Amino acid sequence: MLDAFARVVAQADTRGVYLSNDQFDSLKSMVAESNKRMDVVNRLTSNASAIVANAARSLFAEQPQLIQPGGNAYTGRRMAACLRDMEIVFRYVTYATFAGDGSVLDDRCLNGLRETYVALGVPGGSVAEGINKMKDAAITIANDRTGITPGDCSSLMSELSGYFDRAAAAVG
Ligand code: PEB
Repeated sequence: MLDAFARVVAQADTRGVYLSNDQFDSLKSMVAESNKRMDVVNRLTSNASAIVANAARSLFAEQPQLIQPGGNAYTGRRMAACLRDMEIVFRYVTYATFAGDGSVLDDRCLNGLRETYVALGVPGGSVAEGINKMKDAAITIANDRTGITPGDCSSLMSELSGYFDRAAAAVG
């Protein structure tokens, strides 16, 4: 599990070289912009349960077979497991955003997840759709400019989208 700084150190160490000016520049700008990153993580964390619940509700409205008898979210136990899984993925996306690096998401959440779902008979495509719904809600909340000094959050938003995309691609 790495953050943006540890990632750069690991890359330089692999090659046995000193840190480069390009690496300094990109980390410098990350630090300079870090209030935005913390705000995004704070907004997502504070809205996590609503984001997860709304995404699940919308997924079940579009794919009602999941909550019908025999469906993968039928009975309270499976429904609870499904909401929990979505919450876990969302939580790791917030960690990756905080760290500025996706390895925590890859190593601790996505690694082996596809195989787990295949073994359980949980439809990965449906999980991926749930993740996409969380992504749309997360971007809307993270990118909301009302009541704040609007800045350029485009690269942060594409980084955030990328973590959700990575999660969806890992299971879908
Ligand atoms: C991954 N999910 C489930 C299990 C595991 C995970 C390991 C089996 C054990 C259990 O039931 O608790 N656990 C989860 C995860 C990490 C982890 C992400 C990362 C660290 O440790 N059912 C649906 C939807 C989808 C879903 C499509 C979007 O209809 C999920 C939610 N996951 C689902 C269901 C089960 C499950 C388990 C229904 C229970 C399957 C079963 O027992 O039949």
